[in-house]
Amino acid sequence: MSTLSQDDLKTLVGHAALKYVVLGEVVGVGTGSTVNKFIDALATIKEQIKGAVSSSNASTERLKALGIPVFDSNEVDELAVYIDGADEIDRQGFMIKGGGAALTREKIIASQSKQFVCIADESKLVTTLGRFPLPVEVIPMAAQRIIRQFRAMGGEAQIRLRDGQPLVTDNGQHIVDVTGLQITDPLKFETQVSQWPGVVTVGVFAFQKAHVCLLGTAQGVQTLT
Ligand code: ABF
Repeated sequence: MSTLSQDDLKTLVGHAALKYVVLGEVVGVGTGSTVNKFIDALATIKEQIKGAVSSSNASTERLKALGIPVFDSNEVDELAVYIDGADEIDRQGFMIKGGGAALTREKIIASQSKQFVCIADESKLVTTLGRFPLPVEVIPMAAQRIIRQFRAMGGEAQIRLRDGQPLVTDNGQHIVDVTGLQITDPLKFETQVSQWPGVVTVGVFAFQKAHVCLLGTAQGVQTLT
């Protein structure tokens, strides 16, 4: 039997997420390569939905190119469902997100959605969050102080670069990536770091955790709730 590639697993879960879409409504759409598979699948039923609220310029471009209307988050009230990927997810649905630098808008749309469905290949499932470098969106003038604060808690942090310059997010801010952390209490960690002056969004999604995780595995899609 041929083994499934990571890309195959992303396609599997991207399509499987369609069954959580509420027809006739606006869908919350995340960011990343797995979500791109979902967007491609969503296009096959675009006549049956009103449109999407998007978490990044990249997802917006893909949605529009496929003829799916994109609404501003302020144009809609609560969304029935938000579909998004993750960099790490544990069995409680707590996640590390932000590898795609879209964590702020992702957390905003997740907060206005009734159900968060995470789609991920099996490599993302972990016991304890922290092996993946934790993304934190920061106001640039606060970056070095925040880096010192993470060092004081045993982490190592650096500003994310793109082409040798600090990456600038869709919101015009910078990203700090933190290694060396073991996040054993995601709710406490998210509460603590979110209060540091200059932190826009910390990439721990504990208060906005996933209600359902569709995990792409060699045996097919595993549904974790
Ligand atoms: C996005 O999904 C980001 O928060 C996260 O970094 C990304 C994972 O990307 P991929 O699906 O390409 O692994 O929501």
